Amino acid sequence: MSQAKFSTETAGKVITCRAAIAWTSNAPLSIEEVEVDPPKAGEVRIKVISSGICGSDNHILDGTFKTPLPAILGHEGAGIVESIGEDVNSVKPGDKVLLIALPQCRKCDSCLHAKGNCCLKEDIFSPFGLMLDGTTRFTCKGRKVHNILGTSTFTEYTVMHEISVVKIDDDAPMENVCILACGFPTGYGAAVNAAQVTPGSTCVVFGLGGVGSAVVLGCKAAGASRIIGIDINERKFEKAKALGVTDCLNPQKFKKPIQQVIMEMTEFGADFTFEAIGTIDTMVAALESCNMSYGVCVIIGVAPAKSQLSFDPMKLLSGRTLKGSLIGEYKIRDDIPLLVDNYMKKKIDVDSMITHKLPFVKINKGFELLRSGKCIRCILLF
Ligand code: COD
Ligand code: ZN
Ligand code: ZN
Repeated sequence: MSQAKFSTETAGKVITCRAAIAWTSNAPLSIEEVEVDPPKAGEVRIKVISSGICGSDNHILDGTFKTPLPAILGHEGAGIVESIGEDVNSVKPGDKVLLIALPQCRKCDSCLHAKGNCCLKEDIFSPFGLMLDGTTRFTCKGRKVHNILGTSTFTEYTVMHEISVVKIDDDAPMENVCILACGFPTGYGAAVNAAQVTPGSTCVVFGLGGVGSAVVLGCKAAGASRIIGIDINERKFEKAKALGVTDCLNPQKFKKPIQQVIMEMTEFGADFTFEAIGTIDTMVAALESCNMSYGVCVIIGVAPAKSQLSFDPMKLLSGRTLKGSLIGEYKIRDDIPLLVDNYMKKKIDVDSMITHKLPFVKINKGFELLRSGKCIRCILLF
């Protein structure tokens, strides 16, 4: 096994490095020099090697997902542990790790439940942008800078709680493995864990971006025989078909609602539907596209702040299941290392989701690619 190289020279000292700061929403990120404090008890400082740009980062920048600014965004990272604070036992300097927005503390109600993964140690729905002690480890131009969900990967160094850091195999390919920190498990797990897609089934995936593509891979791995992909951007269709989508539909090309089109295509509705866009309309469409009696609809997308989902409750009375899924229901520290192993054994095809790679300093170009719909996943390399 190859041992990652690391230096302990910086341990205990403030590190000055480059980071992309989101000073306000609806503006480009700016690459600045930042000071990154040493990790406190229970914390880990990590040299970031790669980071994906996720749709949720974009939702923060466009103001639909609220988190305090200025902040260092990015929550889909891979890196090497530089130093650890007191009482950190699960990782050591030099370890290869994934940086994940949802912790697994192994002590809270959710973590102790066999099925729960929404750890109570991170308020994922109204993020406060600070470490658990209420402070931040980042300073820029004398100003304190928030983190994002205790992660912050758009920086050369970051500090995270040990409970959000996942040790992975020493031989994991660090350039690509970062998407196993958010986009891939979020989509893949929605299919294999949350919906438990069955062989021979019909699935519908709303949104063929990074997360929707991973849903498609999960449906395919679970043996679905028909996978209908929905997107308003037809440039997504070629890649989606390569991943396993059997029929691609653009809802804007139909005069009737897309749920009606799907009902007609599938006769009685799909077995499983997934919403990976984050709008109320597409959530309702996904629910109404699944079979009224045994269909399962999984909501993955984050809807705009304060929005409400409204639908006729009779849609559920007939037997449909409506559920949500966060990071694909994986308990991150227990389950994600196994996903990494399966990736390394080529049992899951993560690489086909990666369409672009850019040096970290070109981060704004990466966001442009995401917004233009030209990329599935863009990875930043540090
Ligand atoms: N109808 C059909 N397709 C649409 C529509 C619409 N009205 N609007 C947008 N789309 C398409 C876009 O063309 C695009 O292809 C796709 O939807 C969205 O993809 P991306 O690549 O922009 O974004 P993703 O796939 O990286 O992320 C999308 C989510 C909504 C899943 C993501 O933003 C999100 O909300 N994630 C939260 C879920 C979660 O568990 N988060 C944990 C940390 S992220
Ligand atoms: Zn994400
Ligand atoms: Zn917990």
